[in-house]
Amino acid sequence: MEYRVECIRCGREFPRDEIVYTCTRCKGLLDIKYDYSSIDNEGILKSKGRGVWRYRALLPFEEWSRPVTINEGDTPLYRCDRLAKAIGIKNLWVKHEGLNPTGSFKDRGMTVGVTKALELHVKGVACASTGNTSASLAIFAAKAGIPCYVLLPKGKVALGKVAQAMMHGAKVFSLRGNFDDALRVVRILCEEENLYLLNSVNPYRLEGQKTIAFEIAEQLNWNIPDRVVLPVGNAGNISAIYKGFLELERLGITSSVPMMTGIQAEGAQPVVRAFREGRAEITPEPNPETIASAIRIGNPVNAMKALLAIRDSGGLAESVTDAEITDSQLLLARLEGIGVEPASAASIAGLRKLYDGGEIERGERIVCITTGHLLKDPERAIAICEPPEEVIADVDAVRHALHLHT
Ligand code: AN7
Repeated sequence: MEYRVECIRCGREFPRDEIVYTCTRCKGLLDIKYDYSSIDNEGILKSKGRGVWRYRALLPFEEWSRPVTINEGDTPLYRCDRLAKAIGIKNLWVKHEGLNPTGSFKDRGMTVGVTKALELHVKGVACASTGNTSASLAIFAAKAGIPCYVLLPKGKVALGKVAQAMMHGAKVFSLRGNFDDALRVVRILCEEENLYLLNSVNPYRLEGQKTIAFEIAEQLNWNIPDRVVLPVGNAGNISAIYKGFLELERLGITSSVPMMTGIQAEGAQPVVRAFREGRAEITPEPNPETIASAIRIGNPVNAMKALLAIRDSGGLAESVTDAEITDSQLLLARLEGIGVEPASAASIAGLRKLYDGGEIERGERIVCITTGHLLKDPERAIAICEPPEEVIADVDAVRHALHLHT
């Protein structure tokens, strides 16, 4: 596939075989650009195959390379009438990215990113992570047969994610600091130790993640929703999905883009603050805090792309409290049977808050993206639910206990 690597700020171009993450001239974020006039729409509309690579007409890879894939993508889009009714709106769908092979949307980016790592013949891959990135990278690195190094903020990563990274053979470091510290360290390490960085500052990751937009569009018969709501941490996913919708519009496949609506936790909301204050860049938060550990991020690297996405699409940014996140996590689990980790529930919590605040209209067609599976953070699930009631092994004793609850 023909493509170029370009700085979004100054337009500088970089060769495809150069390992570079931000512009060497102005430090701007990089983006992958295609020659859209050469792309055959049929390749998008009627492509065979499944998941992320069925959209290969819009993915950056070399003709000779063999994608490293574990069948990522192809996640369900659930119509959620019971939840919609509880919120007060009419048209709600949930795109459950927790049903990717490693349990989060990160797989979509990693299949492209690790394929690129092999094309570049790197000696290993690395990332800082609040958990899901490390789990996904560990698994793709195992599949690719290359060493993987991950830096996790000590004591702040949900159990299931640490288990995945360890089980699949990554070298895991528990860093005394938060995610932002870990990312600062790993970025320098990657440059100095010739490791390939697979955080979302790597533009190839976002190319894979933009396929969420393609799938939503297709699942809604190419009728673009009015709004897409999702949690924002490092701000890569919202940027990627917006790009996906823009590409469909540019190719003439669709004729609008959804209002991109980003939700952060109250204790980690630099993007929301910058949005409210009309600024193009964020002020980092030195001590981000939330039970939604996936989005406990104070200095999101993709903030500039995300703010553009939100503003250009006429979207919104909102923050929610940990209590609101927990309420929505339970509501989604019990009204729709969709089990998600806390960060993912932020999308539902944000939607509720914005609707109650009169910022969203009742009739809008809304897609919430739930980014990670419930089992990523089993400790939180157990902490917010009533514990099992212990009973003796006797029918009457259990019957008695049962009647107390019916
Ligand atoms: C479940 O794993 O940053 O705004 O290191 O795991 O694209 O960062 C995770 C992010 C939302 C935020 N939901 O996405 C990591 C990491 C879940 C996540 C986000 C993350 P971005």
